[in-house]
Amino acid sequence: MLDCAVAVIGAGFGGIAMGVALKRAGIEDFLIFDKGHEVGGVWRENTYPGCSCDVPSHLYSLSCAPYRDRRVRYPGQPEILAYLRRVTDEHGLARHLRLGVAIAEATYLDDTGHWRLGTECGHHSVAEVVVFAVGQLHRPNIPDLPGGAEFGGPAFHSAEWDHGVDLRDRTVAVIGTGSSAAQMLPDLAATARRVFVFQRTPHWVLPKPRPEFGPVTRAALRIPGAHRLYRRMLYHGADRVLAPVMRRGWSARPVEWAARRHLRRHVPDPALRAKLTPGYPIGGKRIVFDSRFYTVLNCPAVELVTEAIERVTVDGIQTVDGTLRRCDVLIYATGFRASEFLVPVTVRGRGGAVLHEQWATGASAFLGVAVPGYPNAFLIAGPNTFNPAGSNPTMKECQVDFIVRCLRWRAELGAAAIEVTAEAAHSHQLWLAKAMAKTVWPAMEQSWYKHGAGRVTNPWPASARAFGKMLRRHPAESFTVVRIGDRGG
Ligand code: N01
Repeated sequence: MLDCAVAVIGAGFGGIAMGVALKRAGIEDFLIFDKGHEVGGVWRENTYPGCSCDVPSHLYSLSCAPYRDRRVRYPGQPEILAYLRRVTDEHGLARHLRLGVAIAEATYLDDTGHWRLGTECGHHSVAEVVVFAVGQLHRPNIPDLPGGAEFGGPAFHSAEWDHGVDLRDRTVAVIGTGSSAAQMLPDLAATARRVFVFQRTPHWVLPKPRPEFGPVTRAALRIPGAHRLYRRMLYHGADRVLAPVMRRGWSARPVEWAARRHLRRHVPDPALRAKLTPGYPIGGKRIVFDSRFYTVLNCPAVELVTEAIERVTVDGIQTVDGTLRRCDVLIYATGFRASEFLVPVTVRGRGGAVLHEQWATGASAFLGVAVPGYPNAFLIAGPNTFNPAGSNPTMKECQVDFIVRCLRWRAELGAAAIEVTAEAAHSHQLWLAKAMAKTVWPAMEQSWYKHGAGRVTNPWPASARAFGKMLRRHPAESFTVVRIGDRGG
């Protein structure tokens, strides 16, 4: 028996945007499942001190619920979570939510064209369509460092912050220097007695404007239509200025120059500056947008450690030069297992094909949203849809619009199931490979943009505008109707 027409898995930005779009399309028969006990996705999970967004919220928000604050440009995590709660309430999504339900398996039923979703406890729900909106940056990456389990004090990942641990007057070791580390360091430096920051590779850092708007912008934002105009300016600005940074060649030079200047201005010590200067082209990894990271490293209580970690001991971290830095608390700001898409859900498509076996050397999907052999299944924030230069909620809205058009088309045809064709998926992969070859990412040694097997699986290699344009196509151009009972792969 069917439990709902559409099952959405994940209640973060993607799942919420999907819910709003379904309602707007007149589709009320849907459920949104989430393992957490409330909405918010990464903005529910990441509560580390200083957590905020490095993309202005006028852009980092849903167009169905525009952000209209005249005071703050970059709200913190609590405000973003409050925004998502508000969108959920205002759009009547609460009754569609099934929280505290961790979907562990999703199986396409060849005989009906439906999807069966199961939890680890053995509960099942059946839906006509499934939309996976589980995000890319939700599985903490905790490196398997020698001796890691021996550490005697509290140790936790940035996305699993232990608020029960008092950092006052403690020595704290932070492993990693990405965006999460950069955001938490000023707070840690102000609270802890001592902070050791273990850097494996320096990141490119660009300054982030002040979180609050100045008086002129505040006044300008009173003008009718100004918020919308500002959002458009940010959207096109990110596309024109930051999106070219990913390309090989000279286009990134002005941005790289700006990053070097920022480093020179804030780190007077040439030895420290050398340690912080990346040896790869800007854009190779996601740029850290933060104005306080460099300044904080100048504090006497903060030490940047660039020697490689040899092992974790019961009371600290030992580096390869033999130095042991004793610490009371260990924080892993070591990012996420981003290239493991949809894990830990086991997804079985037509004829019982296992999606993760197909994805063994890296995930791929047609425009990030659909995979041949998996009828009536869609992805939000799927492979190669991460926008490193702009707003990911905006990218997700493009995917959501396309999915709704697919659902409408399916209804118009009266089809039980539709599926992206292998030809459409293949030609998209050819296009993607060509576009990817023009970027700096394939040559990067280590980055969460890449699968272990070497393929770049996460970022989108063109502008956000190009993504939106490609998803405005009619579903009939790339999808086909699936005969119920067809088990062929
Ligand atoms: O993680 P990261 P993050 N030994 O992967 C190091 C988004 N985000 O949580 O560069 C030693 O960037 C690793 O070193 P290396 C944003 O998209 C958004 O900071 O691999 N070090 C690196 O320094 C971002 O890109 C916001 O050599 C190890 C760090 O850990 C993404 O989330 C805010 C190691 C991981 O950096 C992830 O950011 C925060 C090891 N074994 C995050 N393994 C916004 O404001 C890893 N590292 C929107």
